[in-house]
Amino acid sequence: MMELKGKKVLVVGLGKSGLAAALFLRRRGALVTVSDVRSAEALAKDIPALLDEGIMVEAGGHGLLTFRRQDLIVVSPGVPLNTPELAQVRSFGLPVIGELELAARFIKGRTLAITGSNGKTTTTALLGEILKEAGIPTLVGGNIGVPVVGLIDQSTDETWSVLEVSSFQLESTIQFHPSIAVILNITPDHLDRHGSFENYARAKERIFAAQDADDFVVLNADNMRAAEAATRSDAKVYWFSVEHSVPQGAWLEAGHLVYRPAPDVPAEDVMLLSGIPLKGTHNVENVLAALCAARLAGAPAEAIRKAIESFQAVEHRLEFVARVNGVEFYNDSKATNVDATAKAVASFDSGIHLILGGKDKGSDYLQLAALLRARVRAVYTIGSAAAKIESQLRGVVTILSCQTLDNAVSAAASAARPGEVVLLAPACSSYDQFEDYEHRGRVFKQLVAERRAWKT
Ligand code: UMA
Repeated sequence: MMELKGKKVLVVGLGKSGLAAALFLRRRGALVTVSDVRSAEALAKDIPALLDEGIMVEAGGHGLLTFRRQDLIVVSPGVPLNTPELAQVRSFGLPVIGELELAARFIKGRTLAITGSNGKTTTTALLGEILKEAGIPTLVGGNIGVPVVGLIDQSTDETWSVLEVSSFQLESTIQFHPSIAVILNITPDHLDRHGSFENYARAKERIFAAQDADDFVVLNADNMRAAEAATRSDAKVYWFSVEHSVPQGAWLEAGHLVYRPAPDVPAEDVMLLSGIPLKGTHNVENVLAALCAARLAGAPAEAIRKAIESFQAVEHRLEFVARVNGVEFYNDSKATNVDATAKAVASFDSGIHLILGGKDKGSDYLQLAALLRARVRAVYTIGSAAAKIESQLRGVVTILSCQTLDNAVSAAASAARPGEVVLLAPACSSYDQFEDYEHRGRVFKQLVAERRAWKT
């Protein structure tokens, strides 16, 4: 375990992760400074509590001198490692680690980590429920919204920490060592940050970089890039598939979810496909991945079946909002990339009114063309990505330029006929018009609630 007492530590970024990391470091005796590009006014709600704890705050920008006088730098996931001040101090050999890596050095017990371009949050939440149902002491955190450093004090040698981990968090890991690592899928996302799909995929593969032959990695046999990662893992490889059987792992067979613990033993019938209370094939993949990881962590099949059958969709993930005049409204604000939007659209047969747009991440929206032609009646664009989306999808589908979510909900609700669906699955991040995807989802739900109120 690393010694923090008396060490000068800089925390870069004062969001959820930075705040939790700064308080943790201070309580372990470090001399902590926090640096954020936001102004002191914007950070006003957190500064007094930090000063009370004896933590120094640099607001309104990162000062190179502040960075240079440290023994260690802890970086928030949203801060790119090529930020000039960070790049400079790294070139001098100053250690720079992320909040996840810091937590990994202190957290007790075992870790089950889940990454992937899509489905991470649902799978993490479901695994948390399954392990609790099985009576295993469980903590849930990570990219799902609970910084991992915040779990350290509650962890014991018996705990399983179920952690959603993103490419941003994995990029700066060194000793992070999950006993079970899950890669749900790897499809293009965050190309603006990682520079290329391959860099992004390699960041995801860091989830198993510190694993050895006593550990497990669970991979999606149906996703080419995730499956290929097996060749670089030292851990025991387990698979899941909705398309075919696998040597060891979980798959879908004749309407049943089955699991085989080893190649030479018969498969166990865990539950019926119809027992999954979530929409879409992508959710069957998430459930199979959770089932496999939970069996590896020692959960009995019965606890797994019970937890899956009573699981409810996580907020903002293909969440049913309301039926107004026969039109169903779904909130998939977490669909922040093209693949997630494709999965949301594929969950409905036809008659979809799709709200697309927000902040572009260097995505190719033309990949949606075939699905849009087959299932979507109209696209309603919002946010700064609208012009790019419109130019790429012109001629593919009817497009209405709406600018705001408010306009888009009104236009879609007016056009939709009973039996059709209004779907917010925007394929973009939210930061141009909202605080985050959760804020965008809440605003959508509020707009739908207002429409419902008018009708009654
Ligand atoms: N900042 C700087 N300098 C910079 C960039 C940002 O000072 O160069 C500051 C910002 O002004 C802000 C702070 O950094 O004050 C934000 O830090 P952050 O973006 O790391 O946000 P946190 O609140 O710490 O949230 C992070 C994750 N955010 C990101 O990865 C962008 C949250 O995931 C996660 O839930 C949380 O830690 C707890 O672990 C969100 C996310 O969008 C949901 N994740 C991406 C995704 O799922 O696609 C990866």
